[in-house]
Amino acid sequence: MLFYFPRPVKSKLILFITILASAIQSYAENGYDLWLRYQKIENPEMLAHYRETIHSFSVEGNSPTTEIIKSELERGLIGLLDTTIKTDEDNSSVQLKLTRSIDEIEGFATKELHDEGYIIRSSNLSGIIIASPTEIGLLYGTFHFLRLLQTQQEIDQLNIIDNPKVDRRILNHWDNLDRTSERGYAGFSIWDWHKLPVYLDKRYTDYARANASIGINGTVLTNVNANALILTPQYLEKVKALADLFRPYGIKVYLTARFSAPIEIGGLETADPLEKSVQKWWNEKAKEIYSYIPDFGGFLVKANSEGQPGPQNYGRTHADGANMLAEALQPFGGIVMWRAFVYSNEEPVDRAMQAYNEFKPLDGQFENNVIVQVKNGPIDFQPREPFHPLFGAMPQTPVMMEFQITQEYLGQATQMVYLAPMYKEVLDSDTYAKGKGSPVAKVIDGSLFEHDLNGIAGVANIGTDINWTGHPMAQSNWYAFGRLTWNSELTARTIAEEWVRMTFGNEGKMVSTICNMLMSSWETSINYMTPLGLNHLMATGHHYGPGPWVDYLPRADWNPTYFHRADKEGVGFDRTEKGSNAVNQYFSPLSKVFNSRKKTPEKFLLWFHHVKWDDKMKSDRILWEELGWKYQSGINEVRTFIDQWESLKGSIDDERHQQVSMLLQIQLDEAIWWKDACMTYFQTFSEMPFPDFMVTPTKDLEYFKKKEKSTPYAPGTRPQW
Ligand code: GCW
Repeated sequence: MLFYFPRPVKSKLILFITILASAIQSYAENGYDLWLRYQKIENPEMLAHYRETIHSFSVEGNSPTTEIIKSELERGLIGLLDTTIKTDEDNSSVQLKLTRSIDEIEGFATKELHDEGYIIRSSNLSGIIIASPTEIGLLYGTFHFLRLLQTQQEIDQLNIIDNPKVDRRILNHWDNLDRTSERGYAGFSIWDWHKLPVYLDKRYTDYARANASIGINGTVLTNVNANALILTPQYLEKVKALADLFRPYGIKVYLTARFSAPIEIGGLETADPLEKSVQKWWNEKAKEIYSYIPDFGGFLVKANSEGQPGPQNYGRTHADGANMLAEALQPFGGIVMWRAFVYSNEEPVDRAMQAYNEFKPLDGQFENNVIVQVKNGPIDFQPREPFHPLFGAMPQTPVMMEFQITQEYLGQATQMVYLAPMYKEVLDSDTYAKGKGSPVAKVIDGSLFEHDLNGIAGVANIGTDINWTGHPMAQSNWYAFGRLTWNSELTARTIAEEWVRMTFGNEGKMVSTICNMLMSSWETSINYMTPLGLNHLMATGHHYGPGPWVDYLPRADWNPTYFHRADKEGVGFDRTEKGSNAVNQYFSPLSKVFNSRKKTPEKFLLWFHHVKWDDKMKSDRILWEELGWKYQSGINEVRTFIDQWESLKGSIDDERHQQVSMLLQIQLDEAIWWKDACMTYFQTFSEMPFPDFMVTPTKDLEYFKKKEKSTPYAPGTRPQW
């Protein structure tokens, strides 16, 4: 059919197409594509070089995973190189070959490769080879190769061997069946349970693809504050639909198991783990789950914590509870991730010590498919915590890490806080469990105590927002979590740089400016929220904004006043031998370091010590002034972010540039709010004037107390609270 447009219509049409194209262009920058944008390579020499090196590829095999690899390569190469790429089925003259025949690769021993590992090699003669013993390894290798192009690296002399350091690299979604997300700040849960299993949202595949690109290989779909309904056939069918979809991306599905499920959905009168009927119920439940999902990963359990049911309801231990579930899963190869986030209302003991006290005596009592999941610090995902003393303290038990990616206590979705430096600080901390050189990273990758079962979990920050994570910069935390679970030796800066290049582009000044902003953002947020080891000063319930005065909650250790212990003399929690003695949960010499006011690093000072307001700090300022100094520097740093970001106008698409500009303004307002509220409150104890370098608050304490109550609908709140 031939269309003829008279001239004026034609030019209107061209105009229309141009407008449409630019509309599509700006739509493409709404953040949905994450770090997998595959925009054309900007550097003309690089582009020419890449085009010359790769214009065809071949992928050995024919399965759902190899289909994914092919389409990813096509999508990536066509986008990045803006040229046609041949998929060479007959394999003769290809420049990029993906193969599982590792043995044929010269000078390479297969045993050097983990199941999910891969090699990428280039040679002048045979082009580039990506090889792995498994298809999933090939998929990981594919993403690695595309990353090299996205970040404009040389590909002439590649000789990469890459193996994951940790086997289970898992996202934990605190998502409820009604689609609310506990501590989620990016909209609702992406799991549309109501429409599953028939309606498969495109997001599910995009989610799997993004995770595979950073090596994440497991997902716990449901909240640890669990709902037993997820274990009923009606829901298991839905879970199966997701598991089927994720499988070719190498992602296993796990669920949270509500300990009282045998009562709630099984009609039993008890959930006592030593009762035969209860054991039988779980055994059958496991069998049923595996009939839907043959590679089901296992259960994540929060028991006897914050009101959740557990074995202690029946006078049994955490090991009794975990082992019962473990035995049910054993015939099918599943595992139990049993959380150590426990603290008791009745316990008068320092909250920071309770998990250790509860779990350490159980070391050696768990079945071999149980792994104890421990939060990075002993309290609860605070802006900064010393590492959890359980790392290193249970040599006979596999212990996995639980990080929080969602920013519950770290500015939620209104603040830019890049968390990789925090993850690194924890992973690199030396536990001294086997003397010097026993870092947390080696406890959790299983190498320190030789455990085959090992893992890292991260509480996801993903939701229905178009850009997945609410704050455009929060995507970097999802990315960094994945990259660090794969390789904890990567530096936070390297990861930041990869992410920025892939997410925003490769222009030098832009890359270094955003990396600088990201790299200082964590310390900045600590400065304006909880400097010098302070913690848990957040408002109640939603944890949004400051509430250091809160002292009316039913449990002592839910109140900020419990954590900071400010009085006329000073501030901070005495955890030394003279205080709660939490320092003794650490191995020597750390226990001694933390016990000493002088030796404790100032970043943890008020975590371990109650310090006098007029005590001298390293800076020569007294504590009261140092607090003011930290709060004020946090604010000044956010102002610097604003200037740095402003300087990038024009080098980033307008949509994301504007979003981040607006959010940085909110971050500044919130930083000022934190400083004013906390300093005004602490002044009622120190009774000292505000230091001159600090901008004096213009409102009084009553104002901030009212303000704390003015945000009852802040997102992410626990629905049951
Ligand atoms: O961080 C706290 C949160 C709770 C959470 C709990 C936990 C899922 O405020 O919302 O509950 O920890 O980790 O179990």
